[in-house]
Amino acid sequence: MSLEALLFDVDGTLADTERDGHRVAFNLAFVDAGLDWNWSVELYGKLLKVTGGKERIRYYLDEFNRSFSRPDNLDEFIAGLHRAKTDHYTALLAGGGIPLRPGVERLLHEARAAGLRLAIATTTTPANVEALLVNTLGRESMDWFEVIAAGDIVPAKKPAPDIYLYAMQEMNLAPMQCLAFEDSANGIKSTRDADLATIITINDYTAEDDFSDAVLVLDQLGEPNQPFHVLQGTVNGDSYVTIDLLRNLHAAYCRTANV
Ligand code: XBP
Ligand code: MG
Repeated sequence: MSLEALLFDVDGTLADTERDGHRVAFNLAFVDAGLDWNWSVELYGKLLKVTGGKERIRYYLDEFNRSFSRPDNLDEFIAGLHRAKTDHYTALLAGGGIPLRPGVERLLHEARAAGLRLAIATTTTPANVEALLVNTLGRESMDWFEVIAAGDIVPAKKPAPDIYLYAMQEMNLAPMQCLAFEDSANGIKSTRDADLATIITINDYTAEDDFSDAVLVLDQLGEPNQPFHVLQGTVNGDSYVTIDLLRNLHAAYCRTANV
C-alpha cells in the first residue's frame, strides 16, 4: 500500500505550545476569575496526563485542589474558565508568541509538493489550531489540511483513537495509507489504537514517555542545517525528515504488518 497522507497532532508536535502557551493562558484565565490557582511548569507536567482543557481543569480540582469549594454549576464554571483561557491563548499566538518546531514548515511544503494529503487530529480547541496556523504559516495554510479534526468534535479525546478515526473516515483513508506525527504518550496510545504508524518528536514534557510503539522517535524533525537525533528506530544516513525517509519508513512498516 502506498503512502497517501500525513496526520499531525498540534500541541507539542507542530509547536511547543504547552508550557509557554496553554499553561500561561490557563493562569491568566484564573486571574481574570479572581482565583488564586497557579499552574507551575512542574504541576502542568502532571496535569498533561489529561488531554483537553476543560477535562484538565476538572482533573486539577479532583486531584490537586480538593479543598476548593465548587460552585453549584461546575460544568458551566469550567466552561467559562475555558472560554477565557482560549481567548488568552489565541491572543498570545496572535502576538507571535510561539513558533513552529524545526522542520515542520519545510516538511509541510515538501509533503504538498509530493502530493501527499494532510490532516490534523488534535484535542485542542479549533480556534487554537487556527490561531497557530494563521500566525505561523499564513491564513492560506488552513486550506492545506483536508480535515482539521479538533476539540469536542469527538466526545472521547486522546488517548482514545476516535479523533484519528474521524479524520481518516472523513478522508476515506485506511490507517495503512497514513503516517501520524505525535509527541506524547497520550498521542501514541491514540494512534496505536487507530492502527497508525507513528513518528514521535519528543519535547521536555514527554521525553520520558513510553514510545515503544513508534516507528521512529526523534528529538525534532530536523533541517538541513539542524540535524535530528534518533532516539529510537533506524534511518539510513538521513539527518532530517524528508518525504523519501517517510516513504521508506512507511514501506518498512507495511512489510512488517504484511500488507
Ligand atoms: C493537547 C492538549 C490540549 C491543550 C489544551 O493534547 O492536551 O488539551 O493542552 O487545549 P494533544 P484546550 O497534543 O495530544 O492533542 O484547552 O483547547 O482543550
Ligand atoms: Mg501533543
